[in-house]
Amino acid sequence: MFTLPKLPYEYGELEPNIDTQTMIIHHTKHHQTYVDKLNAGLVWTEYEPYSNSDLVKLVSDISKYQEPLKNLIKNHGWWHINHSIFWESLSPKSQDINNFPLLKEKIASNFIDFESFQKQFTEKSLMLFWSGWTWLEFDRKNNKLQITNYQNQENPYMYSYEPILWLDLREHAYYISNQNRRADYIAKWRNIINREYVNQKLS
Ligand code: MN3
Repeated sequence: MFTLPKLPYEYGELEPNIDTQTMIIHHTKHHQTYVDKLNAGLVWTEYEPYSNSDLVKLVSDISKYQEPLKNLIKNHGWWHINHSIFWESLSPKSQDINNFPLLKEKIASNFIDFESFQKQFTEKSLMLFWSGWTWLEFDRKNNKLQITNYQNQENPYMYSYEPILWLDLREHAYYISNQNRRADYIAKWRNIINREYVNQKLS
């Protein structure tokens, strides 16, 4: 059975950038529900043996499966993965980009410099209509980083890209503190990016 991952920090540690109540609800209600529904569905279907398999592999192989497993994995499996890696990509410790030369160099070679990258990522996030995520994804084959918006649970794994950095833009991720001010949420999120983790993704 899949389980809700424990956060690598306390719920309140991302204050004032993400408030405690948002973290608790997002993790214990929203994310837990994706895990529960994924598990319930896997048991209910004839595909129970897959419940112990690696989830990224399971979702990457989605074309091999048939309904209802396909739809179940697509919805709850991907939501589960997206949130699990999202928690990992955050850190209560402020991290200077200059301490991560690989990340800095890759950003510079794809987006001119770090400031331009931040501006482009923010602009892209503000353009996302309705619900979904903004992703910095790595096209390893062409050694290229690109910023992409995907609707709902879609993510770079579906297109054979590697996720490097990602931002949940559903309103449940920011509404309590920021209401409709998505730009405020994005600005605060920048303060808590786990750059060490992001840097490792590129190696
Ligand atoms: Mn979410």
